[in-house]
Amino acid sequence: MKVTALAAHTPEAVRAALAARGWEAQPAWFAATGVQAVVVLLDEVTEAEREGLVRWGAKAGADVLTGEGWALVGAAASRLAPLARPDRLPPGLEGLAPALGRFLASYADPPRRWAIGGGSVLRLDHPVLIGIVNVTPDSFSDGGRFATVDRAVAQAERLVADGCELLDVGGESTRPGAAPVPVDEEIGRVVPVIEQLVRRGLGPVSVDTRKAAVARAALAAGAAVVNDVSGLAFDAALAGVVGAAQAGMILMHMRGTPDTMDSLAVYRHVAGEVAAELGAAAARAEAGGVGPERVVVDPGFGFAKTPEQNFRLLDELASVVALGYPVAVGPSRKRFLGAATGRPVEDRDRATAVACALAWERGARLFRVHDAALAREALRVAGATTSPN
Ligand code: PMM
Repeated sequence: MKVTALAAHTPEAVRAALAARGWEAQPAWFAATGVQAVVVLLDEVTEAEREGLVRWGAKAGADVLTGEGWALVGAAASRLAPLARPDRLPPGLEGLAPALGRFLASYADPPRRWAIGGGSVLRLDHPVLIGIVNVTPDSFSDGGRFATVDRAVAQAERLVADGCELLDVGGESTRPGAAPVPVDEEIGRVVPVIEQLVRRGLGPVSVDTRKAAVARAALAAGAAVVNDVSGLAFDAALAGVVGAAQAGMILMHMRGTPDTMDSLAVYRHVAGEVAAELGAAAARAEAGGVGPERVVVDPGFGFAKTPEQNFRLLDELASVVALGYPVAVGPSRKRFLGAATGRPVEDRDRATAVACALAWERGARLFRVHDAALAREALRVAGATTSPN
């Protein structure tokens, strides 16, 4: 007999081994995700649930580690599946089924499309680049250079030529200490640019704003996505505006405001807490009328996170992916990349490209970047290692 160890970090090796032995594509993919080991952390677990889980784990051959109020369960995804089925659950564990069922469903069948405004859809079976078009005089990395409409259009043309499928236009800097921009001024910055990009067929276009009034004006000018760095924490009316327009929505994680966020970078477990807070943001979006197929979540690198927390979050991105929404990331030129490389802000595009490739491997599908050429190259290599499913 001959033994070959298969790579276990994604379902790909098992899928390919089954396909090579004559299995059809779909059954091979589902079997491969079933064999895959998963570990879930359960919080707010009662004493009775804890005992029930330990008993179930012993019978099912799953690893169960517990403490007061929590349990950590590790097993092949197929072993966990009965816990997601109310009819097969051991008595006392009924509370587990809904959340675990949602996780396992999106694990086996991740979202492959993102519905945005104008009835359009972005396919997510390959890395999708979002090009940054900042029209702020004080944005931290390209401050002021594209502050006129002509320059913004020229930048957008370059980004599209380099492979961007969405252009993100922002008129308010979110760097710490940046001066707040009055609504009228923000509209005056972004709307003429959005109009030009749409008129020239450079879209689809996203507007990077936290404000309902700015989003309304941007959507009327032809934007198809609203990218809210506050994750609907800044303006409660924003979800309703996006929902009514049937636009796409990116919900980014942060805490506080750009002025207060650095002091709020305190986590016991950054990936778990960011995922939970993004889950709450997605619930706010859906309550405001934004369909789940229109929602993308973003861990918010650099927002209320120390460099170490950003790297933990990048490594543990699977916790955010497990929410079941497509994941966008925006590591582009950020300080944590400077902390690792010693490079100044204008020389971080290589580090950005590597961070994007790592994020793809961990499940991110959309990448918000300043320099699309380098990121595209890195993502082409990363994307080529991934299953055609
Ligand atoms: N980062 C910035 C602004 N907007 N939006 C999303 N979705 N994700 C991000 O990481 C993000 C963002 C800050 O960077 P910039 O000033 O260079 O645009």
